[in-house]
Amino acid sequence: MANILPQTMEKVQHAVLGPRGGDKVSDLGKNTKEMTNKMRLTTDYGVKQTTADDWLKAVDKDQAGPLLLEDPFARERIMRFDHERIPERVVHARGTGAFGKFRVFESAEDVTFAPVLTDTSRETPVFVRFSTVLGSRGSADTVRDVRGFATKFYTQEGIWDLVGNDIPVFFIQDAIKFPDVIHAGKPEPHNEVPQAQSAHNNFWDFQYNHTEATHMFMWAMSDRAIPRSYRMMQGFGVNTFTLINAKGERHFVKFTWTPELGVHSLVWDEALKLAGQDPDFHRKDLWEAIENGVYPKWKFGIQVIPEADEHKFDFDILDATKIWPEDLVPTRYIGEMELNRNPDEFFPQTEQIAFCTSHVVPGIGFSDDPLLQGRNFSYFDTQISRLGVNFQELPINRPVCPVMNFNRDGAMRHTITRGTVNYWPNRFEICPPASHEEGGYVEYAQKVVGMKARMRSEKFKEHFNQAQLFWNSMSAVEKNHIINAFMFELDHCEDPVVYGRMVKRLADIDLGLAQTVAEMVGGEIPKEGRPNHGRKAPALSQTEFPAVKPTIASRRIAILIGDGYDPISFSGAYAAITAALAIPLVIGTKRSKVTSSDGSTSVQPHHHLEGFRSTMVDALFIPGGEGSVRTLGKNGRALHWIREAFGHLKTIGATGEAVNLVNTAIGLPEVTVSDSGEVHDSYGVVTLREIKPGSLSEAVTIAKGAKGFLESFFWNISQHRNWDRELAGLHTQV
Ligand code: HDE
Repeated sequence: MANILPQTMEKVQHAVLGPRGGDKVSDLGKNTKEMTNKMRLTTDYGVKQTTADDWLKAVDKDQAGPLLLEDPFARERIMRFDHERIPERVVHARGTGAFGKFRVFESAEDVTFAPVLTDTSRETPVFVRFSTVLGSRGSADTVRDVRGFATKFYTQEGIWDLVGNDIPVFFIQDAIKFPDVIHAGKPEPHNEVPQAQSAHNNFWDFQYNHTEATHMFMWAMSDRAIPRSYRMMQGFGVNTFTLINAKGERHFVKFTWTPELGVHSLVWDEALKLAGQDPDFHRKDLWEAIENGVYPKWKFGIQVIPEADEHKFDFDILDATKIWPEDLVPTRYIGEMELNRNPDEFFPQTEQIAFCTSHVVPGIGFSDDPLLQGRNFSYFDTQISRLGVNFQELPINRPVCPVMNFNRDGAMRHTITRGTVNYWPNRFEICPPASHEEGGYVEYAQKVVGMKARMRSEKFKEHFNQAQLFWNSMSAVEKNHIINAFMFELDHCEDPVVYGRMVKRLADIDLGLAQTVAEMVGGEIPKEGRPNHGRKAPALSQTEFPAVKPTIASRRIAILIGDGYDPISFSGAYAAITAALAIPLVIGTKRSKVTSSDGSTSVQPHHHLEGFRSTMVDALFIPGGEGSVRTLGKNGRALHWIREAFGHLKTIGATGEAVNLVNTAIGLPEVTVSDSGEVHDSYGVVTLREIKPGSLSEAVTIAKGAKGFLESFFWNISQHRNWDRELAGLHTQV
């Protein structure tokens, strides 16, 4: 990875988060050590070691002999190593994270008194961990799965953990079902297959047996489950929380993160290939963007329902399998988060961070959402087995405000609390509870009257309306992708009972969907379906997503060259890509120096064609130059790069002699190319045959209908993918 730089001290300084109290980075400084060449190797107990290479031995005249167990240095090394592993998270084991800051730009004081949501002058440090759900810690990033989006706010009133996903609903309504849904999704018990996949019998058996999962599995089969980047995902708290204002009024609330870069996904074939070609694709992407200073940002939104309106909807607002449609409850954007600092060390920070949904601050509360209440138990409990009872003392988890109480002891306790009493009340009045005025957390005085019963409210029993709403709201390409996802997943189910039932279930959403999938996967083709209400909610579609400012910042653009490349096109494009904050990656026929057509310049490519693949970039540019184009034209891998990038709907740019190369590689009459000095854009293949002086040094504005070559090339990249290519069915023909 050419663009992953080692973290420098300057960068650490640069990223220090705001001067106000609650600066988590300086708090972590107390536990952070810098490794330097001035320091000498020691044991954990501080004694300097003379070697790290040879175990103490009883040597003979040939200097060979058995190891002596008495060697404390060697024993320490081996025994410490033997115990390096801790249990991985039971779900969301694979993840990555970053530090950042959160700020509200509009006070939400009408609904909450929590300063983190009302004080616009405050910057709250955060750590965010993104994750997949089903795979183990070493699994691939780009698998089809829900993504976790968990945020720890280090507020001055204590920790607030907002533990969300990139999909706004969940598979189940009641927490008691969580072990079942996860067991069914994880590798099957007899042979531990498959890894990090929902494409297997048990997962789909569970889905059929739980009609409440229908809405969520539609989302999980959509493009949301194969994001292009963690930076291009929405985040949702999913559960219904509550906010309490200074007047003591309570509102129900759902929390949302919306990315500045828009919501974008990979295409499935690309995701499959990336899982092998670059299993750390999303990890590296986040790291690289932050190292390059292109900090990802999200708007923070709340959907609020006054307590009195709780029962005014045709769904239960405490049911986590339902969204609150925006036309009924609009999202109000009140804040912004930026991630701007990579962790210093993965294990003590990203691995040991421990989120608990039960961690909220005064002004924020829970609801009777039966999924949330179970979560409030589970997270704390799981951290105890994963990290130990003192997990909240770990540097990454400890609050930035004072912590004082009578909790004591347990494995690995390291806070030393002075004093002779460890209980309340005590004769010294040490550490008394706080009043409401002093910031003490006061539970909302909710009236609760009930009989013990294992039941759900009537509205929880309706399971198909919103699954239909989601399907109806998808654009044509998104519908295609969902159909293809079902075709793939159900093809991986060998049991005819499983796929046969599932195609019947699909008829509860849309008969056409069910029939198309049934034909392909081999189930009985349904003749009748549940009537579809026909309603839509445009905000659910990511291709129809509210327009974001067109940008190519942080996009990876490959420049394919061989000896004899045209130096003018090459350097013009390289400079413009860099200026637009995108990442130019020079891909050569070899990684040793490649020389330009006039011999004036040479460049050492970042990678060669075999080592790096088209899947790892967002777009492709091929400059002219007779020699370069001739070599590329004879190279099967180069042709594959062009064809694959076309198939994955990526923007392709070519100038000079490379126009013919692209034309030949794609070989479709529908895709036409430039035949003169005019810029030509056909299905996102942007070509310019004759380069005139200045053609590639124009000031680039990324706007629709722009005339210049780079303008047109960049505009196409900013649109993420060329959907017209897919709608015309061209992408599968190369
Ligand atoms: Fe989780 N979930 N979950 N979950 N979840 C965990 O806690 C659980 C649910 C989510 O980056 C575990 O620390 C139950 C919904 C994320 O460290 C565990 C139920 C949502 C993460 C747990 C749910 C999530 C977890 C495992 C149903 C979206 C990773 C390790 C009642 C809002 C956090 C851990 C990280 C992790 C339990 C459902 C999101 C076992 C019982 C709904 C992002 O406690």
